[in-house]
Amino acid sequence: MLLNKEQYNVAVAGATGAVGRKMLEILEERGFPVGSLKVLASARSAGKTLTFRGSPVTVEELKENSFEGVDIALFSAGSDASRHFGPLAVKSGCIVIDNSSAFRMEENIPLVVPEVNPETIGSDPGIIANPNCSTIQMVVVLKPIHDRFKIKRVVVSTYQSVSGSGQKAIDELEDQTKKLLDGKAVIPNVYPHQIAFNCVPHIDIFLDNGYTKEEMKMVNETRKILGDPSILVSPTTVRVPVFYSHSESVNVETEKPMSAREVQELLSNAVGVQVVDNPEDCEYPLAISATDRDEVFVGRIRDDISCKNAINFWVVSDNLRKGAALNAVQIAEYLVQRARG
Ligand code: 25A
Ligand code: L14
Repeated sequence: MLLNKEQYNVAVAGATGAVGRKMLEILEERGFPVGSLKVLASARSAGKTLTFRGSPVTVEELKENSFEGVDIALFSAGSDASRHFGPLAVKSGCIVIDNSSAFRMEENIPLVVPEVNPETIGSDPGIIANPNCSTIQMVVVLKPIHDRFKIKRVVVSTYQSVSGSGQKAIDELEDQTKKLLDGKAVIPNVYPHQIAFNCVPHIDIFLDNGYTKEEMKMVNETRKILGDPSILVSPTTVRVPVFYSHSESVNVETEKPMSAREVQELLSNAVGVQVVDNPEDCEYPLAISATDRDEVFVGRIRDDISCKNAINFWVVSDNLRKGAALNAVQIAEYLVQRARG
């Protein structure tokens, strides 16, 4: 349980990664009450320095005893590291907020988007899971629609940026783009195919049902976060040559009668959402405008001309911020607020 304290001892595991670095940036930017800070990564990065509040912080190797005296640990070091070190951190008295997919679907572990279901965090949570990036930005928009009109079915196609796969993928898109424009050949490394000037309908591994693991995360995590296993989700996840922010085309069918106009109004009052929907002025959400912003942007809200009680919209958000680091820090802020009464 988190105590009521002036300041908290914080650790970031996987601090050198694309998400970990963003966590440090956001803790600083939002003035999170950090007393001491430990930045942890693999042995490869130990001894390197990162910057926090203008001062250098030396990266330490993530080890079993890394969490002594730590109150809150933010993990983004991949599932294997989370599975091994997460429970050890809890044992040493930490609350763990975990970005990996390791614990998300475990029954007794809350899967939290603060705008949607913070009440699922019990009084002594141990590990709290941070959802998948594509799922977070979608459920922030689905929640008010579900509360008002009860969602039956969601059909979603994603257009996911390379930063979701970490810094090495960001470097790969840059490198391939330069080489191809120079007429040189490229050899794919992070992805199974060239990503520059291409779209690849394959994120994470393929499962026996023909869907990818990323797609099934969207199905299962959406139901868990919205607390309704009856919601049907039909996903296709696609990697596109964009550096930051994920875009999604979403079709929603509801039980109760619903119109695009009503949804537009509903969403313009929703927490964490910004409606950008003036097509006549070429205004709609874009990856390049959502990057470095906290909000989930939604536009192109329109009635489905093929189906009753259904709408289409386009939703975009910064996957490293709301999709990962910001959402994790918001969970930590919620815990602090709760501890302080
Ligand atoms: O298993 P999963 O759940 O599917 O997750 C797989 C990967 O997805 C990312 C994350 O990659 C994760 O490893 N990820 C996780 N949650 C995510 C989410 N919600 C998510 N992506 C999107 N949304 P990542 O690249 O962001 O972070 C990897 C970090 O994990 C550290 N690490 C790996 N194994 C570890 C470990 N730490 C401790 N113990 C282990 N066993 C890894 O550390 C990294 O911090 P590292 O030392 O291997 O660092 C890699 C080097 O990469 C360079 N670098 C990274 N980012 C930048 C960078 N350089 C410049 N700028 C950058 N922004 C550095 O040289 C760094 O040292
Ligand atoms: O489960 O874009 O959070 O490759 C980790 C890999 C999110 C997507 C997760 C990617 C995913 C990410």
